[in-house]
Amino acid sequence: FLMASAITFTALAAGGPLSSVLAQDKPVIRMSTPASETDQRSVALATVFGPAIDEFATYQPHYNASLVPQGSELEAIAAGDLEMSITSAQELANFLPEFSIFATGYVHRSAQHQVNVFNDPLMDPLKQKVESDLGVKLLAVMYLGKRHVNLRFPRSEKNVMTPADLAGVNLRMPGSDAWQFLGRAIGANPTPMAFTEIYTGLQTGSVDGQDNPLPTVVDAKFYEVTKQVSLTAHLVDLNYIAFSKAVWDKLSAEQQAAVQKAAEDAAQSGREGQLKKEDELVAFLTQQGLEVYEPDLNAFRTHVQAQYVGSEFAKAWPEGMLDKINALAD
Ligand code: KDO
Repeated sequence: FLMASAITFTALAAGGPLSSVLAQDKPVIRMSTPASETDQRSVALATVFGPAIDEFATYQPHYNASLVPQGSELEAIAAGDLEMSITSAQELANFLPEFSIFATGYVHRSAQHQVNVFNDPLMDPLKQKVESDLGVKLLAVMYLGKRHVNLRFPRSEKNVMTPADLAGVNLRMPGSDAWQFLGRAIGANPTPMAFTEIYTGLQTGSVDGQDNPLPTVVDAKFYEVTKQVSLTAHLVDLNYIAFSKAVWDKLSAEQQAAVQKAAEDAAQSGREGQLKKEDELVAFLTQQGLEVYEPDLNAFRTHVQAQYVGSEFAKAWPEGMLDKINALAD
């Protein structure tokens, strides 16, 4: 039920003869992400989401930003060139500034808090806007983890206890306003760079560090080219499972319910996997010779929150939304 051209393109790209193009009755759901195949979100989607929709659709993941560059996935879905991605609040904020509230340091408190926020009626108008403005349905929230500061310097050279200690540190952050603002808010000098460039950037010293959750530090092997992690937890980060509304609208009600459930089940499975890894990986990183330590979290939280008060971002937040988020349970 995809546009004929999309089916033809997919089948021909896979080298299928014309007969298989004509025989193809299942839509192909191309999912693009900068994440690797072994990332917990990728694993959860491949092992839980894909099989659950297999009767009526073919899940086709593309990893390491090999199909669509990081940050262009929403435009690709809107243009009909992609069916699915795991998008960030920062990317959504490029189109709908309200989403910057979820890209703000120290707002989400835990994986469960993210779920409670996503399922709360406060999200309904935002989800609706994403559908009408971008043609994208946000199906579920995936847990990426607590982002920490991961640097090339040993702790003896740079001891990151407060935001002032990050002054002048060239910290790679993804390339969008909301990310760069967060980088400045924690006291660093943020440098935009695509996820797939980070390892080389750290290796060559074109950046001093990067921020990501511990499972990413390990999965992408950043620990090979860094010496320390200051556990700033400045963002309890997430991705939304984003699905093409054009494709959704062509599914039967039963199929839509199956896609919705598959997304929620995959998110749950990915969340469990990621939380377990976060717990285990301090020990692994320490074994690899990194210094992993807790900074003055109060100093970071206070400083970061003060940067957002009165900012352009905060002006876009719907009245009372921050209080509602804060009032939801963990
Ligand atoms: C990153 O570029 O640092 C980031 O963690 C941002 C996230 O929004 C997400 O896109 C993630 O990369 C990729 O999925 C790779 O893990």
